[in-house]
Amino acid sequence: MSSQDKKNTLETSAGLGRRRFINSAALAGLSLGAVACTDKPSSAAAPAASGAAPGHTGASANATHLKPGELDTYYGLWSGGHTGDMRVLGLPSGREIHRIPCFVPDALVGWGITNESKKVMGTKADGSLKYTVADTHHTHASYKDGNYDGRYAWINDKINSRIARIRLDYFICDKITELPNVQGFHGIFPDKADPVDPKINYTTRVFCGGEFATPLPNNIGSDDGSTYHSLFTCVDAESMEVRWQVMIDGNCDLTATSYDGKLAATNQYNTEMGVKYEDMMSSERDACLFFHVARIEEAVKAGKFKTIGDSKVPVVDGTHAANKDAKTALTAYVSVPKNPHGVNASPDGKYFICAGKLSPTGTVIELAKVLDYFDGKLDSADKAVVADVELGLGPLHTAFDGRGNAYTTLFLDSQVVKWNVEAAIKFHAGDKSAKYVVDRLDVQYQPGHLNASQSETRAADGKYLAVGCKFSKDRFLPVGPLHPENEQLIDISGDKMVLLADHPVRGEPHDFIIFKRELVSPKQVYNLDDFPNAIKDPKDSGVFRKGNKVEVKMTSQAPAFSLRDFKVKKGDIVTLTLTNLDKIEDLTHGFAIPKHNVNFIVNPQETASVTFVADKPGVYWCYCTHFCHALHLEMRSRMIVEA
Ligand code: RUQ
Ligand code: CUA
Ligand code: CA
Repeated sequence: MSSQDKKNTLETSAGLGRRRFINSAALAGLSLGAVACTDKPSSAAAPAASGAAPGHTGASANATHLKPGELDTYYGLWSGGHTGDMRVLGLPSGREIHRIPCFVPDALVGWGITNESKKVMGTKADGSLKYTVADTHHTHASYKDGNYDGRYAWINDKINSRIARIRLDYFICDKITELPNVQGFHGIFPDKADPVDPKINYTTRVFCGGEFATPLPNNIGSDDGSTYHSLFTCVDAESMEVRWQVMIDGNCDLTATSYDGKLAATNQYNTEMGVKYEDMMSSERDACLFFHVARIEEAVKAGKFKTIGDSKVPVVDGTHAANKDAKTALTAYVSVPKNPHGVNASPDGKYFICAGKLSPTGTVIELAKVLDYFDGKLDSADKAVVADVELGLGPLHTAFDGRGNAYTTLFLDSQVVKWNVEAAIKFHAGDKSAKYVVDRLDVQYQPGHLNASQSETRAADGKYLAVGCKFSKDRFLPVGPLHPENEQLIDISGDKMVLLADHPVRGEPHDFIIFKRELVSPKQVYNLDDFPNAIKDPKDSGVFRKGNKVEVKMTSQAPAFSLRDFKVKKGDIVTLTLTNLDKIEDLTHGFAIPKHNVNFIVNPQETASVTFVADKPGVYWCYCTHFCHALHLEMRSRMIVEA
């Protein structure tokens, strides 16, 4: 970094020069070359109540420092990015408490090694894992009455179009579904109620947006992009089976759902349906695409669908051509400025907000008006837009405080802008005295997602805002070329935002949610009966042979395994099952077998199994890999493989 660059990035009072530098660096480095904005300072582009010298730090009523032994008041669920897991943080401290492996093997718990986890992850015919890479972006949790109900969370894998479900009682992944007919599964959001049955005031569906269009079915290797399509997918929250898909024009990016269950939406940056970068930015406008959930399900019930290739999933037609009559339309395309990014639902249930990305604007869409359009009471879906206001450069995602304010990340400006939604609507309607920008805060640097405590619930509490800064540059000790990302915590309880803390994170989490700790009731000991293969009594331990298939049954009770040794023969296909009979909280045991690529843990009252070939005669010291007892090192067993 040149000294001039350093001076620019280190400058604390964000003047014009610094912002100009960041913008041009971002524009060049990130190839947002066709950005619709100029490099004029965003404070000139939008009325700013707080002037053009943002950046508040210092003491705050909401301290992040907890004394030893003090517990956090919020949980944060963070997508883990390429580690394919979900990270669990405590807030406001920012301490990482747990990682929940989903899509990628994990050597601590034996995820992708035990038979039970392999079954969840999916295997090929030879028993090996179908996939070992992932790219998780978005995580959201199940709702009841407009707030999180502590049942489930979901997370996406963009690379292989998979959705994983996390049980929030044990904080484990229990199901993974691979979506048919789509690539680049990106946006994900559970519904918050049933569109038809008012008794179902909780999540029963999860919506998934497919970002990359492909030929359908994708089996001919065609380069004719005009035949490609993207699909919007509905997954059943309980069974995790795919219920239906909608074939659309354009693509799906992020996803949002309404509180009444009637509408789901996705922002579309590629209404051009371009297959090349230049083509995706050729149009000045793109869309926020709305789905009428009840009509889609009626169409499916009435058999008005097709299936694609080998998939049995009903696919309805959501293209422009098939949805011209609003009164029967399954979809409505609301025009928004060029290449929008996040779409977020305000906690009052009234609006979806699309961030402009290549346009310096936020677009507010009123949901009652979208429903009016579907009822034939509005002649154009575009009339549902009630505000389209300048916010700054590179708006990406929006969070809420429950007091009428929205907080939007400005990627290019490296800021969070706080703005008042009703004031923006007034401004848009012609009241140029309406000051909708309330505050701006510099963040370090280039923020992507942000979310506030309880933000996308009816119980948005306006206390904390976390911001996922994609670049950390000079904020941490240098560790070579690969920088961590910088998760920043901001106090939003007052009029001015106050930066509280920086936390380095390994790349690269995207999205996250933050909710009150009392909304989940985690269990710390399993139920023995939940495992059909549990060995309930140490006396049932032993080696059981059928030809060359051998079952080894074992239990653990600190500090010993029930079998001090066990014998198998060269070439045996061994399935070893281990039940942890310890009942005490925090008494986990591990089990590793040298030279056989086996390591896994069993939590209190848990059962897990592994299958491997004992292909080399010898003595192998199996040992406990999880510190459990003063005699942890003595906790071993010998596997004797006879020639
Ligand atoms: S996207 S930085 Cu994958 Cu969530 Cu917006
Ligand atoms: Cu059992 Cu360490
Ligand atoms: Ca576009």
